[in-house]
Amino acid sequence: MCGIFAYLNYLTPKTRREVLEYLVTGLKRLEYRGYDSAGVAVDSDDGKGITLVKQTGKVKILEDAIKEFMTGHDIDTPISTHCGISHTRWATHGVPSDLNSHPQRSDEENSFVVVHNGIITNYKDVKKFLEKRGYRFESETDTEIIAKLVHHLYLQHPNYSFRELVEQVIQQMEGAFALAFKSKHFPGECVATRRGSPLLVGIKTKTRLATDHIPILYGKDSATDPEHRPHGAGREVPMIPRTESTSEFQPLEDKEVEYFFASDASAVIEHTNRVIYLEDDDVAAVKDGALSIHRLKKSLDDKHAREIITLKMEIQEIMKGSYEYFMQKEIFEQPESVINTMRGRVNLVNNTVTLGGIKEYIPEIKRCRRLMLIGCGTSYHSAVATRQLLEELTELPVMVELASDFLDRNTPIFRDDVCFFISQSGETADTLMALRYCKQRGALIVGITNTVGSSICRESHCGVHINAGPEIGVASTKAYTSQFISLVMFGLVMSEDRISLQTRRQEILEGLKNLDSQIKEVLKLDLQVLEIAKDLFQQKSLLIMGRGYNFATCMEGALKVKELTYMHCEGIMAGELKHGPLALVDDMMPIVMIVMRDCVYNKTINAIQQVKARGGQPIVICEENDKETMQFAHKVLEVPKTVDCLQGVLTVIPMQLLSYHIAVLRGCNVDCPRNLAKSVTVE
Ligand code: G6Q
Ligand code: GLU
Repeated sequence: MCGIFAYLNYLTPKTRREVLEYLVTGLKRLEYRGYDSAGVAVDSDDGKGITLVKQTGKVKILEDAIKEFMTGHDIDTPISTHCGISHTRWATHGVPSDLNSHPQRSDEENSFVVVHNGIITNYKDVKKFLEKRGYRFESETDTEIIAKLVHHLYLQHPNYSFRELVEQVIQQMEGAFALAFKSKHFPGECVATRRGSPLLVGIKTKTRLATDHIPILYGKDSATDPEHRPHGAGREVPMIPRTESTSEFQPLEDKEVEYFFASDASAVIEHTNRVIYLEDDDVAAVKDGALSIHRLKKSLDDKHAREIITLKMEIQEIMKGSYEYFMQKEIFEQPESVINTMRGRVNLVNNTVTLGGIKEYIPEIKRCRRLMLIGCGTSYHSAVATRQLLEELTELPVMVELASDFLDRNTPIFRDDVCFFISQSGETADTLMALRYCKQRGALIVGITNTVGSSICRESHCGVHINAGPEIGVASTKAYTSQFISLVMFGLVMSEDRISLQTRRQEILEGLKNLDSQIKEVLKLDLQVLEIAKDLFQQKSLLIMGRGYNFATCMEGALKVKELTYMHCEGIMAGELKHGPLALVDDMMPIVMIVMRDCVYNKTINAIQQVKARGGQPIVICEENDKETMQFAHKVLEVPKTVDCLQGVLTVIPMQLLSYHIAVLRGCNVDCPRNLAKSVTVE
């Protein structure tokens, strides 16, 4: 889910040294997106093949490897037309390694190479299909099937153009992708496409083009049959009709042109400010210096052309988009990150959930004595948030533990325990030590992480990658909601054959289906939250109260406020109010209360009345249009209603926004709060 950068120079001679420098600089501009490895592909010395350089780790390491490659190769001869592609990878399938880095290749000859951002959800079926036809896979990535499928199609249809081959390939792909292809059979050409992951084309010409619009070329839609996938009983890949390729766009004033394909404008802006943002299923091809954009189907809202936009932004602005901080960007990414967590796992047509990483262990998990969920900080809170649902759906005892405390207590662990270790980074020392402790005692170890190839991933018996994409802000936001959803999905898997739970499962699946649009609704509260932050930012203390499914939101909200704003903040279980915390309440104490219409509603209303009776003026997070609850509120934030056990995904977002705004108002460093690190590798 990280970065693509490709560069094509047409009749604008460049040496391979220059091309490689462009590629490395492009990747450096994309570094802020987070990644674990990087790679490039350029023409080989004789211009007849393709050279790959790939490295695990930082772009700097790749740069050093490229420098090493440069010695002993003729890289200073100018080449009039050339295409180079490059990539920063955030592993989703297969650990970060040189072999798993992109570009991925079709064969040992590097006939076709591809860089990919995203996840191909049906890659296993396509892989089987290709293995039957003799392809041997060298990486663990989902991406490798793309390089091999385009090669397979090329052998079957040698008269097809590069762009037509790619069109055939993407018809077989399910999931999310941005792709850029290069081939030794199509020198000086580049084909790029996207579905669900961003991609743009930058255009650099000496004189301004006569048009700002690239007309779209369409295929004949009627014959496209989406049912025909290669996994359909291993039949040959069905070919779709070829799109017409008349009236291709030509650079008008002069023939010399350079193209850049990139995940975002930060990588191209130093070369050109003229860009086209591709849309889902656009296939952009450069051949003989001409760019054309194709679509297989004409849809009603199509604009029939893609506009070349002139960017007026600085690099800094582009990197964070319209956002001031990475944390803010990550909060606003949640509609997409929750979808990425569910992608290829939740099937809303037949109401099934598949977690490939733990599938084989489900029978063993079902036989266990108890489930233990272990983590630190935010990751621990995701366990608190889902504990009740897991107890309900698995009918097993569920223990939730802070890793450090769990170790301090020398907690008894048995061979028939199943222990979940939840960690965004996968490297947190306390969580890792707890994992080793449980593993030694014979428990089954399940990792729930965002970082493929991390220590927790490697040392677990099985696991779930939450696929939230890299999280750069130290305060965890999108990882929390994705951990939450991963644990909910686990509950759904465990209850698949329980007849008595089918209605419940159905309502949760419905809830998951609408979650992204509901998150978008919650994000619209941003300005309202800012106003509340303006009231609160000079306070010394803040209490956040709730119970049941929303207690975790109180703890997570309080953690966010503490770490970002350095203000004292406490998450209080509303049921405990009269056992102590009520003494804190008076007309001066700022209080946030989460009051949802779930099974603890009446009890939460009691709590709010107790607070009001002491002069408290609660800011209430409640369901939309809940007038009855609003009458108790000093200020209200209304969030859409979802099923009770998912409500916490929606109620935590106003708290993320509130802590963010208070931090900005107090002049704190949002992305790197004092004394904290993103990955805590010490006990
Ligand atoms: C919160 C922090 C922090 C984090 C823990 C555990 O905003 O990011 O509480 O959740 O340090 O980290 P891991 O999830 O990486 O194990
Ligand atoms: N799914 C691909 C992989 O794991 C691409 C990951 C990315 O977007 O960087 O290699």
